[in-house]
Amino acid sequence: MRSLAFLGEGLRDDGANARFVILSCPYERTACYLKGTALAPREILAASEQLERYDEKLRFSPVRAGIRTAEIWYPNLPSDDPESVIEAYRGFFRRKFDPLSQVPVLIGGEHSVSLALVPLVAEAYPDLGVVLFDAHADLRDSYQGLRFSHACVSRRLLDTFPIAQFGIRSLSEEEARLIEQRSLSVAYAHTLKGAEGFIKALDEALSKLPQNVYLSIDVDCLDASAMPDVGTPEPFGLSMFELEAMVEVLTKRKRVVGFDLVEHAPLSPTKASTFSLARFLYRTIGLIAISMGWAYPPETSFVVGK
Ligand SMILES: [Mn+2]
Repeated sequence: MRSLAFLGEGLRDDGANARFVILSCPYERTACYLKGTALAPREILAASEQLERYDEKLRFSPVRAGIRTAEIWYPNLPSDDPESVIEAYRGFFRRKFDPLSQVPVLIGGEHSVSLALVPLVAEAYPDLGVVLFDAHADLRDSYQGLRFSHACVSRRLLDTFPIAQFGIRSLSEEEARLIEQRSLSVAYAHTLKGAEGFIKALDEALSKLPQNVYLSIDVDCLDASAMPDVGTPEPFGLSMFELEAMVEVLTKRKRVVGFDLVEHAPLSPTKASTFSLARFLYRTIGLIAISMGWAYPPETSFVVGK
């Protein structure tokens, strides 16, 4: 199989200087409805080869900050239970980036893969907060007997970190009760409509989080019409514009020291949603680069072609 790199082989940065390191986690076991998220890393990397390097909104080429892609790894384990797979990936990722000088960008896989990366980032930033975009609350303590199910990811993060959730519109009575009892920071999707709505929600939630945050984006936070290729498409969700605008505000208020994009199931033959996510991922890299002071001007040299 051809090895893939974000933006294509020609721009692969094998030096230690890359500010961003793309990690892949093609793991999917606990998805309950539609499958296919294991294919997302390959498909998003392949689509990224077609992206323009220049970002017309940010007015620079985020690739100048350096983007290295780690190889896609498939662990050979006696069991595929989520906890042991997550631990194996954590060991693999640990050798692939320096959390103090590089931002890891993880492409899932199902949402439980965030649990492989967040603790590594937290080793470097013990005061870490986690910002989640998701249609689902994912606050169950266990689901179908699994505590590391994709349906429990926010709960597992909440065990250790302050979290803020945005775009939620699918949850159980028990989860709604937990949110109320513990006054959890949850912004339901219907409260995020219009700039006024989401800026108010972001202000409120982010004021309670530490300066360093990990951003986890379950792409089903997007409306089913904008992002049909997910395990569980939900209506009444965010538009690409709204999500991007919220991420922009987030990068201006906080230091995003790691992020992931999970739950894309690239099953549609049109590839529209896969390409959109490659673009969104690159935009997010650009927004983080600006907030970190890595938005290098055009005269900075970088290697084009092989
Ligand atoms: Mn979800």
